Amino acid sequence: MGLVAAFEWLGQPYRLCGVKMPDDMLTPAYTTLNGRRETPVLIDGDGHVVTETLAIALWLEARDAERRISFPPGSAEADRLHQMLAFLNTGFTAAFSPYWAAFEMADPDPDYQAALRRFGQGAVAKRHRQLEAMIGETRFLLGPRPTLADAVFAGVARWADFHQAIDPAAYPRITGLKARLQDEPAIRFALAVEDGAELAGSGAAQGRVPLAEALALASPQAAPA
Ligand SMILES: N[C@@H](CCC(=O)N[C@@H](CS)C(=O)NCC(=O)O)C(=O)O
Repeated sequence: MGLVAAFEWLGQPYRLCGVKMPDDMLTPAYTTLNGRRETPVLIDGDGHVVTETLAIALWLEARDAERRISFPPGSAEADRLHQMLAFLNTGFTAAFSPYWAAFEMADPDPDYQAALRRFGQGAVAKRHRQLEAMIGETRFLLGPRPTLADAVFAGVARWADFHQAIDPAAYPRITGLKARLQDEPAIRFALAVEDGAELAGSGAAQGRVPLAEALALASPQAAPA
């Protein structure tokens, strides 16, 4: 969802392919896109396949010649963007793992689930405290306009609400940022298309691609393990 918002902010043409989770990802064909059977996956115009949120974010950064969602390569701002992306994609995202493990347990075990949620609550609170201290008074994470960091944050920030993991009042900067992101047309669009809405957006979105067609677009030699 966050990377869709990033494409919207970037304003370059792209198409979207939704996958049914986990069914579509369990097929042998899907492993030609991602051997770990995960989303997101990017297929570029040459059929080159890029997996992992961070790698796709850097792919977008490399094509952001107008610096709409990133900063000049080698600048201190670019370092800060990479730091924020890495923090969000590792520590911040990983903190929710116990909550997801409890939520997705095939054979529910209430005691174990309660322990997982307790562990998750501590981990999520710690990462929220750290993020709250990392962000300043700017409108978005790294300044007055949204960047790739805001896109990645938007994708995972909602998990805290889904799992009722935090008290929003305890993190006023994060809570304010989430509210501002909710007001962003690109975020609204990304949330709507995730729910299957018709595409409109900024005009960058060029329609949907069925999975079979996306699989055919990917060049097998280019697909990573
Ligand atoms: N490290 C990967 C993690 C990707 C990931 O966890 N994707 C989830 C969806 S948000 C997924 O595909 N889960 C499938 C599954 O767990 O079966 C990344 O950053 O792209």
